[in-house]
This record gives sequence, C-alpha cells and structure tokens, in this order.
Amino acid sequence: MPAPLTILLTGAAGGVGTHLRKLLPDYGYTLRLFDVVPIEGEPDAITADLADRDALREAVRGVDAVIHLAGISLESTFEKILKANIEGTYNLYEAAREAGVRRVLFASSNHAVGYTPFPQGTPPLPAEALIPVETARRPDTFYGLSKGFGEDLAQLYWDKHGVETVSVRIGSCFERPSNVRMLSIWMSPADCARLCHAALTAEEVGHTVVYGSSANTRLWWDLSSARALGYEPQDDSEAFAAELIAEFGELDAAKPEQGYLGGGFLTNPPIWPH
Ligand code: NAI
Ligand code: 15L
Repeated sequence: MPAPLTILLTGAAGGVGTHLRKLLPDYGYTLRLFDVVPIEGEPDAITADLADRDALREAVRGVDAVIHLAGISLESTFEKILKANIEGTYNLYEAAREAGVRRVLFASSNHAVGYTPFPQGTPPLPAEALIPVETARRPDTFYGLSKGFGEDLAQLYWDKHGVETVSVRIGSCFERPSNVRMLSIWMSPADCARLCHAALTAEEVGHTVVYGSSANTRLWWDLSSARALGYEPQDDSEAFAAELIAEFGELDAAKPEQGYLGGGFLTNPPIWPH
C-alpha cells in the first residue's frame, strides 16, 4: 500500500500514544490526535469520547489510516469495558468504514491470550516452542476479552467491508521492562514505532494478527507474522535481565500469576481507577 500520510491516533494522550506522538513524525506521518482527555501543548487534538459517533466521523475524515489505542488499558468492570473498549471500538470501525479508511492498526493485548501457559526452557527458545498467533484465545480479564472482541471485529470488517487491520497483541510497551515477565514480552517504544510503520505500509494485510514485542532473547511468542509485514525489531530486553532477576528472582511457573502469559492480571488485576 502507498505510504499513508495522515494517521488518526486515538488514545494519543496515553503512555503508548505519547511515545508514538514523538516517534512517528520521523517516518513522515502527519498525526491527527484523539483522546477523551486534553493533550497538553496540542491545541488541535480532538478531545472526545469514543462514544461520540459524530466526533469520530469528523476525526476519520480524510485520514489514510487509524492507529486505535484509545480505551481502558487495564481490568475494570464489565460495564466500563463494554462502553469504552467494545462499543467504542465498534464506533471507531463504523466511522472508518463509512469514510472509506483503508487500514486500522488495532492495539490488542497479550491479555487476549493471557491464560496461555508460557513455554518452559532455557532461552532463547526454539521456534517450535514459541506461542503462535493461532493459539486459542484465553482472555484473563474482561479487558482481555474486549481485545479478543476487537480482533474479531477487525476480521468482520475485513471480510465484509474490506477494511484492513493489523491487530497487534502488545506485550509490555514501556520505556523499560519493570519485572521479570516483561523480559519476555517487552516492546521498546522505538520498536513499537517500527512495528506501526511496517503495519501501515505492508502491501496487503487483510486482517493480520501479530505479537508486539522487541527481539527479546527470552521471547515466548512467535514474531514471524510481524516480521512478514517488514518489521525488524532492533531492541532486546536482555540488557535489563541481570538487574531484574537480582531484584525479583526467576519466574516460578508453579505460581498462577507467574506461569501464564497474562502474569498478575490472572490473580490481582490492576484496576482502572475511574
Ligand atoms: P493508556 O491507558 O496510557 O492510554 C489509553 C488512552 O485512551 C488514555 O489516554 C485515555 O484517556 C484514552 N481513552 C480511554 N477511554 C477512552 C474513551 N472512551 N474515548 C477516548 N479516549 C479514551 O494505555 P497505553 O498503555 O497507552 O495503551 C494503549 C493501547 O495499547 C490500549 O488500547 C492498551 O489496551 C493497549 N496495550 C498497551 C500495552 C502496554 O504495554 N502499554 C500492552 C497491551 C495493550
Ligand atoms: C496490557 O495490556 C496493559 O495495557 C499494560 O498496561 C500492561 O499491563 C501490559 O498489558 C502487560 O501485560 O504488561
């Protein structure tokens, strides 16, 4: 696909959105920002809720693609997840379909498959031990369930309406990993921008599901569908391994919150504060 120029970035005020606002312009993109909270220093940003269909129609007008990050990013009540993540993502896709937007990057999550036991063995694990994107969905929270919904919605909008999506099951996208589990699923902000660029410019994607992480030595999942888009991760969490293992010890797969992809979301989910 020809390089898209104007991108609608929903959730632009959040953690990942803040990184992408800094990094994506270097790839030549012009960003239109959307979030329910105002963004300091960005007077042109659209401040609106995903529930506001008129605002979404206006937001998608003329854009070449959408990066959809907005929503509740931790566990919450079913009612709140329903409104922001399920109905909100539907509203976004409807607006995109009506406007003829060709491609969406949907921020899915490892928590869509959080009840998947992580593969055991000495890293780096051989390719056949890695979790494939085709693994059965095993959400660990209502939050993870909403990400599975988003992936299925993306499939429907591709099959029925020709709107393409790359669903990125993001691991942990922060400046640096902060626990031992993240050594396996961390995605550096710079690799996140690389993956976005690959997903936005790959020739044909239909609906493609990928895992979103750096090229970590301790990787648990298969990055081949991401690499097939042209993604070449440059970072590796191993630089943080000695320090984190000294602080927390190795993961103990016998503990429920340590033996599965979803980590602490299984037993003590962080709760959305509002
Ligand atoms: P975040 O919570 O920092 O940012 C989410 C943004 O969405 C916030 O700025 C919030 O104001 C906005 N938002 C929430 N509800 C909204 C609504 N109804 N209408 C409009 N805007 C709304 O989350 P973060 O970390 O930046 O993650 C971005 C996306 O990536 C989320 O969808 C999250 O689920 C997903 N993700 C993030 C991971 C990470 O490691 N940061 C891991 C896996 C998935
Ligand atoms: C997510 O889906 C969350 O949005 C993020 O805040 C992290 O908790 C991440 O997963 C993770 O699993 O580390």
